[in-house]
Amino acid sequence: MKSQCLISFGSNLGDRHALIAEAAKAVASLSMVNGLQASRLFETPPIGGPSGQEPFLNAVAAFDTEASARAILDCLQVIETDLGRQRRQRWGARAIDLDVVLHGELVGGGTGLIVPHPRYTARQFVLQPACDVAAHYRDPRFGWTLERLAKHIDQGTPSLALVGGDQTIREELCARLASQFGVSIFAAKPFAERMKVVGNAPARVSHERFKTPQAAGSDQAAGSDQAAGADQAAGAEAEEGMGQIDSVICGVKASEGPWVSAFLPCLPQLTSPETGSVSVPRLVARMQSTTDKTRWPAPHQMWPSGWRWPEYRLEIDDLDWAVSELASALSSMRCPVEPVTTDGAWW
Ligand code: A4P
Ligand code: MG
Repeated sequence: MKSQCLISFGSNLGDRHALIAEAAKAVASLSMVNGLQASRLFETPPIGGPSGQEPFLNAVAAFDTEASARAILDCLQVIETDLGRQRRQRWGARAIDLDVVLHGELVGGGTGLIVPHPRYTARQFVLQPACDVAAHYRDPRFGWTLERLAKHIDQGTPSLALVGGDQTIREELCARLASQFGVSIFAAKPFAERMKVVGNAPARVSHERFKTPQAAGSDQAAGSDQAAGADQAAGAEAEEGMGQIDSVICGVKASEGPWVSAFLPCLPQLTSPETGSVSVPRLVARMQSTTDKTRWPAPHQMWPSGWRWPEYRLEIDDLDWAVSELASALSSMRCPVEPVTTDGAWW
């Protein structure tokens, strides 16, 4: 069966331009690749990984193929090796990195292969080039075109709602992102207990039940308005996160920068202009604590049915790593992506 395939190119070591051009030529010459179209070349700062790396050149290419994603990845890895790629350190500087971003309707993969690429939804250095040649491609999980996804990530404030996994781990991740990276926490917290005055002294009153966002006054926090007006149904289909918003949302202020939440705030209807609001998460980051036996991708784990919001997936086996990964995801939503060619004829 013929599939539309999208692959990404990255290089930040050696003669980047020559390496990426060689890679594109090698991919285009594969018999399984038909009608390859390349995006412009873009220069982008390195996101994540060890410090002191040079800027990347990034691009994507779209083509039709009858081959499986696995067969394509195998060929991409041969090309990487031929061009001198050495895997010393995850996210370390690399002569060439070739990833399979999308492959038709495929959701899943197998050992050593996950499609759609689990991190591309946050990455302007993939989404912007993709708009050159594959703006109309759809992510098979949530059905959005790449053009829509790119705009969605670009508007509002970089933000991630953490769902799945363990609540205490999600809270720990938020706390660490706040202390290490200055990321705001979009928190669901109870009000402080109300005080009433007895004589001249404040006295404790019985603990009130937490209010729901709907019950909260509009002055309580940025975000509560939208949350209150939002279409519960969109998220109600989703999952356990919804149950946890039975409390007042003490949101981040509109002017504040990137934020994370340890729960899923209410999401507006997809057709609503409010999808761009500062209090609507750009991505839902699905956490999964992993062991060798529980690694993704089991499609039902990575994509529960009925879900219609763009997602970022994170397998957690090390908290420090997960924190830096989430910080990188937030950075990559706003990373500058400068075209360095005027068209896709650079190879
Ligand atoms: N793998 C699983 N699924 C895929 C897929 N869809 N495509 C496996 C490609 N590979 C896939 O990849 C690690 C393993 O992922 C492989 O064994 C493969 O079987 P790798 O290329 O060996 O190592 P890596 O690239 O360091 O890791 P990874 O996780 O692929 O990194 P990313 O997500 O590609 O991020 N900043 C800028 N500005 N531009 C960049 O291009 N790239 C990265 C790397 C970080 N920061 C960047 C950029
Ligand atoms: Mg890679």
